[in-house]
Amino acid sequence: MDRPLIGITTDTHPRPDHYESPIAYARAVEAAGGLAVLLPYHADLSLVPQYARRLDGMVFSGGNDLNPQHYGQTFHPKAIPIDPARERFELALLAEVERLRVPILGICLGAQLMNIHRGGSLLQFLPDVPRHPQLEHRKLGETAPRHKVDLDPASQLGRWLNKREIDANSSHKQAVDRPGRGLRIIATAPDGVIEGMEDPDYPLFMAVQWHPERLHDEPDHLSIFRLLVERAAGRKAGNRP
Ligand SMILES: [Mn+2]
Repeated sequence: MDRPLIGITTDTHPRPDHYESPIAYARAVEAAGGLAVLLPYHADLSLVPQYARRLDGMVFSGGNDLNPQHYGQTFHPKAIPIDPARERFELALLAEVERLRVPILGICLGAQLMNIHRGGSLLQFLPDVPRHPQLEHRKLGETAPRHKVDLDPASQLGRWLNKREIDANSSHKQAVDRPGRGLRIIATAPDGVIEGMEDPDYPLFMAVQWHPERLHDEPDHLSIFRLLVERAAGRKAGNRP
């Protein structure tokens, strides 16, 4: 039987005339049993529904900072703005795959995008936000810091992993502030930073702030991709017997 087809968003940072995608995303999808395909975002937006219809699952990947005008702010001085063309394509694609109830995993920027799409807001620069303890969530040296993340045992991820916590890597300066419509917080760092959300009324609309793709040789993190692929396979079997 054919594997479920899992779309992965791309970037053009730092070379504007080349698509870029960290290899780990496609490798993690493949290791989890999916068939990975990278999506070019300099696309005619009228083609977005065709992309969405062909996909069985979707990974919204990491990247730079969304335009904060979505939640009534201007860019923080430390912001690295995302390519506006990427932002436009991803918001259009997200709306369409959501409409078709395609299973979705958002990672880092992907989590922020899913929150903005649902009308939520972001913390633009975590070091500005007083917290106790003040964990470092950014990757400042060669290695990303790791921190514990508490999981909601009633969430899809908590039930799938059958765990109440996971040891996550951390490579972000932004995080969800106010969760958007229908989104529930499912994962939290010890300093209260939101590390994961889901829409419990959707087949899989789940986002994590850490980078499980970079840790897919660890069973817990590979399992996050397995959850996506399992839901995508279920949808594929139901739609196209
Ligand atoms: Mn973190």
